[in-house]
Amino acid sequence: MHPDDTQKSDILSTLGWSDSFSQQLTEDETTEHIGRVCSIHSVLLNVWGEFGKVQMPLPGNWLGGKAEAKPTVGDWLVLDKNKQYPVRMLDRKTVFVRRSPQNEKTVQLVAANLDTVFIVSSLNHDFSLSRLERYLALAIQCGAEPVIILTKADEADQPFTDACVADAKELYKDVPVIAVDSRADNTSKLLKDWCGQGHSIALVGSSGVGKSTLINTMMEEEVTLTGAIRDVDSKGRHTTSSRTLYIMPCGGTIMDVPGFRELQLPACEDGVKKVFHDIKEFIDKCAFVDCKHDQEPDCAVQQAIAAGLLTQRRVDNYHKLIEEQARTG
Ligand SMILES: Nc1nc2c(ncn2[C@@H]2O[C@H](COP(=O)(O)OP(=O)(O)OP(=O)(O)O)[C@@H](O)[C@H]2O)c(=O)[nH]1
Ligand SMILES: [Mg+2]
Ligand SMILES: [Zn+2]
Repeated sequence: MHPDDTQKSDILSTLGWSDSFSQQLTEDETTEHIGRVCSIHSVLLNVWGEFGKVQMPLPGNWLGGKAEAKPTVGDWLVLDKNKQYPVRMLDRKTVFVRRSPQNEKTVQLVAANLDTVFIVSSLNHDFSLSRLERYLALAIQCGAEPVIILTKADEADQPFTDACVADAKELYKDVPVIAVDSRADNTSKLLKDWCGQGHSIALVGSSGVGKSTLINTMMEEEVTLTGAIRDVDSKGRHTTSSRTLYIMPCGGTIMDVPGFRELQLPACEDGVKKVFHDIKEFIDKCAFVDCKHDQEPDCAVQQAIAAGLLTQRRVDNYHKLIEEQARTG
């Protein structure tokens, strides 16, 4: 094999190309014409493949129709022979979706073909167990592995950090929770388990939590802008305005995502039920099948709260998220 060819095939595997995608190719389609969407600006797609990075417009006939049918950042595309336009999109392995902030009845695709979602929150005013549960439900629904990253550990008291880490760990099975200083070089080492060749990560969280700072650390160079936060409420100023996929020196990809102002759930009953699997076990033991877990007699959920096995906050958030995701258009 010519040395250039090795590099070419390496780039696809670095970008996350795997058997599940190559099996979707027809005999006429070769990896030479395959690319992964690394950013989108209005109707212009930046696509990365063996040919390098090329920009191409989204064909007009792709513009209408459902959001799910249009490419998002992280999607794999088959291009025409001159690599000027996409011909079709390959089936996704995973996709992170939220309810569109503009239109309640539609969804917005945030990122496709992720292996891991880094749910980023700061160890300050931003830390909220109920918000983490919301992100967990979406990450689990997406099919990617959730990892909770708690930033600004350098500015927090150790007892507060320890309590937040312990509380976050209890939210969902064995969810990894890692407290970091996003700016510190050794942070990359703490996250190395998720950075192998071809592994794909996206960072989600509120504005100002340090997603872009963490990306610059993982990239070992300043690839994306970071911004100051407001002192009063620790909130960010929405520095990152578009999603971009980068190749890390360790051989995986990482995607910067603008901070969410709000994160409304689309239909994701499965994700919510999995996050709250412990509550579900008690619900199944309630005396009445239609128990509202409020004032009913023999309510196993209320008994579990009284016994300290569940918190009222978690139960309330479960009901809120179940109702929210059921309001689909
Ligand atoms: N002390 C400390 N500061 C941090 C840490 N992470 C981020 N910052 C600072 O927090 C501010 C916001 O960081 P960004 O990386 O821009 O935040 P972001 O999550 O990308 O924000 P958006 O792009 O607006 O969504 C910057 O001033 C960073 O230097 C950290 O772990 N410790
Ligand atoms: Mg940012
Ligand atoms: Zn009940």
